[in-house]
Amino acid sequence: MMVTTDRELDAVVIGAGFSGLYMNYRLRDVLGLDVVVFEGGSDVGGTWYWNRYPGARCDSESYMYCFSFDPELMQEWEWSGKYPEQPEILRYLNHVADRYDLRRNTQFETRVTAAHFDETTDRWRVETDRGDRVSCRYLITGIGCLSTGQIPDFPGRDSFTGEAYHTGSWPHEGVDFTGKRVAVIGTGSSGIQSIPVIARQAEQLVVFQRTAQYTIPARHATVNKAVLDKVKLDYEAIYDKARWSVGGFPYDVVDRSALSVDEQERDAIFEQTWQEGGFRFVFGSFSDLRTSRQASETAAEFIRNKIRQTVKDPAVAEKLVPTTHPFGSKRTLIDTEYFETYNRDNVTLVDIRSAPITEITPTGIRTADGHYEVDIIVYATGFDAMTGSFNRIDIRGRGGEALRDTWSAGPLTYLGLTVAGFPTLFMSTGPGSPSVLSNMPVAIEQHVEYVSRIIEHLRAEGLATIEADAEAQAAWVAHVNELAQPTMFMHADSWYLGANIPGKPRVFMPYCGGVGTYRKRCDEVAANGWEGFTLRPVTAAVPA
Ligand code: NA7
Repeated sequence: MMVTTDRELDAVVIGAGFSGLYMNYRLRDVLGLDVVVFEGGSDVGGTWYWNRYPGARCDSESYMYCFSFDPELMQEWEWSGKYPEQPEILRYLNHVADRYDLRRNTQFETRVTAAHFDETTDRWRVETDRGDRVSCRYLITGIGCLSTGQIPDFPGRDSFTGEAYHTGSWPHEGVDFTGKRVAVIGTGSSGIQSIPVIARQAEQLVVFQRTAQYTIPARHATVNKAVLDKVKLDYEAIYDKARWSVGGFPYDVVDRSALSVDEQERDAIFEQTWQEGGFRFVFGSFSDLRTSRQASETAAEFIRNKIRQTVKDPAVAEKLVPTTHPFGSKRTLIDTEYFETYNRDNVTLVDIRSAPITEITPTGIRTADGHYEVDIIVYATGFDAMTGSFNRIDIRGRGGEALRDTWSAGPLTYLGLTVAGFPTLFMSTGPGSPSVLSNMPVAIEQHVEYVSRIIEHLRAEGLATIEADAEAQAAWVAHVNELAQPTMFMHADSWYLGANIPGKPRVFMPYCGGVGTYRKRCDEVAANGWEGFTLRPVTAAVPA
């Protein structure tokens, strides 16, 4: 579909991942608006369209990693594994796109380059890299929290004559590692998922690790259909529990301090949840692993011992043992045979904290300790998280103010959804909302439904704009910041804090109060007459 220039739309949605697909359905099919979606990829999927690296998989259990807005959709889809793998999630999102005919008004291979608010018409003027020029009353971003990849600016980076890939924009045809010497730089989620898979195929694998990680076995398995059928009988209650939870999962959360039990009992509880696998180690063990340094240290020590038991070479094990940050301060990682991979003869671990990478050469990677000749470099080096994708677009609000200037000292939002000075711009899972600290589909559905509720209200009341008040925004930013202060999150150089991007302001970006508390706050805001927002009527000269 091509958009003709000068179209006057009700809404433009940027992105066709989980957020954009559902936003399109809500606005187009439920509210009956004239909507266009712009998407950079050649098809739907967002994160799951781009991140096709080997081993890419979601850390949420599959039955919880989908939409809940349509009971029929929930009943008809069958997941095959405990954790959904990237191809399966992409198939699911394609199914959603087919089922609701969502491609019809989506223009692919098109990136929005600019969106300027026109104060004379109360409309957004949107431009794309394909030359489209449209206007809309409502502008909604579904551009993802982790979609602007970052490859560190190592000296000589572009001189490398072999193949080089970033995990977040992986070739669709895949990469054949057979017989190749491969380097992986980075040991975040993408690194720890891809390293075991690449190791099984490559001739040699060299892993360049800056920070050793705490990672928990996923215990991935095929799912028993009987288990899923049972879940389906109770789907609504399960999802409702997730909506009002902390992390967007339906798990029973224990209210027990790691310091309230003796060492033997603590280890037994850790062991049980470790065997269950995945996030149950965090939610099902103790409630203070992210808030008490001492409690966090007990989990850290448990994992350190697991690493020492798993990795046969004691020197390699010590390099893999995390010591520079507390457990729970970076994204909790879930793996499949990650530490076991270092027992393979074809895998070498290079500690680049003690001997950093000094340059990329035409034939490999040089560190302070030596030169590693490789055929392929995999950059598993992460993303300019949460704000990077906004900064790529020239978004201008009232008075021509650029969003990237408004956010120059860190993102300012009200509810992680709107920005003062940028009327009727809505950000699905924006900075200052639970987003990346939760099971994303749960957070996304709440945002999409809330935005659609706002738009419905504006139209019913003949209102043109809704805009966050600067005071409400300042209070929200302070609240988000305050919530993070007593947590472990403040004690690591993580992408939550922007610390992975040189020069990025060190500000904790997501809301860590939990999806349930956040949902309650949003509902209160609505019930209190859209508290913290100013709603303005349509001027006589401007049709609604
Ligand atoms: P992450 O989690 O940001 O991991 C990136 C990794 O790359 C991490 O190990 C970094 O080390 C490393 N890195 C980043 N920059 C450098 C430089 N300059 N030199 C050496 N090493 C570097 O990204 P992922 O893609 O793995 O995961 C992103 C999220 O996607 C994940 O959390 C899930 O939510 C899904 P560091 O730890 O910063 O020392």
